[in-house]
Amino acid sequence: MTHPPQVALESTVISHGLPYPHNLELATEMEAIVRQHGADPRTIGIIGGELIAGLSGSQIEHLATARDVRKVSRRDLPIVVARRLDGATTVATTMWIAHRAGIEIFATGGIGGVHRGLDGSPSSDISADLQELAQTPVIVVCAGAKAILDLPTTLEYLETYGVTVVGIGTDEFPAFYSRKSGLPVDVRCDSAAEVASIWRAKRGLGLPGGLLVTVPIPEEAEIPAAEIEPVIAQATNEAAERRLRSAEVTPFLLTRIAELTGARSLQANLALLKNNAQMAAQIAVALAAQAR
Ligand code: PSU
Ligand code: MN
Repeated sequence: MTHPPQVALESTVISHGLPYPHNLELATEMEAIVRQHGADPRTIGIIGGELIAGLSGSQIEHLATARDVRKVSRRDLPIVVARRLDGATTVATTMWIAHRAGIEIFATGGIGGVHRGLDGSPSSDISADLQELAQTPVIVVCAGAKAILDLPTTLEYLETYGVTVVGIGTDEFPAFYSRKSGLPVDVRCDSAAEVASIWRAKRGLGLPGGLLVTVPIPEEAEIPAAEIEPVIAQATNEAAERRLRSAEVTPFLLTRIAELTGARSLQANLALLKNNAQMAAQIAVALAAQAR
């Protein structure tokens, strides 16, 4: 009997993306869902400068409750390691640590991307998540990206860097809270096995980088675009007024949207994270089956 296939999970969503105690409950639930679907969950984070692929329950609880947990993107890695700090990993660093640990697939909520500028043009704030997808061979399962980002420009960037974007049961790129964005994905897949075949083909060709697998939020949890758009516009303006920069921008926008929409966006967020954990486990199992 071989070991069950592993699924990586990130920790920025735990430390900075959701309020306590929902963050801790969600992290525990995502691990349980991965197990129920035949895979082995590995929540990734940094404790005392050590990169860990498979945090213990008490380490997850620490990242869910401690105040001084740094949000760690790629450029922060040498700092937290040298100074032995605690860190929550973003999509970029979770991918990188997962790959180092031999894990091929990772489930999260939404990826970072190209931010919206004030005058409607794209901002120069571009998440390191996109470059990581270009370089590191890990499948990232998400609900697309929040419309806090410039979604058309984010997809152009992924195209430029050769990142294939898959839609699960959809031809449209999902916009996190909303199932649709009006923007096309590169390919629609209706099963985990189809995704596994595309991944195997990509690896077989020797192409570098990851695969972005997008899953629309479950219908009952969806917040229509017309409802969320004014909230996003307000939060984006406030971020600009405060002259926020760099790593501060995304957590600020996420917190303000949560405050302005209340329990609704929290419920949406939890629903899509659990849904993505299930999909990632199913793809991991399909990959293992095809490898045999
Ligand atoms: N988008 C979300 N929820 C999140 C994040 C993004 O809807 O929790 C987090 C992820 O960890 C992502 C990071 O990798 O924010 C991107 O941050 P930045 O834009 O600073 O690269
Ligand atoms: Mn940024």
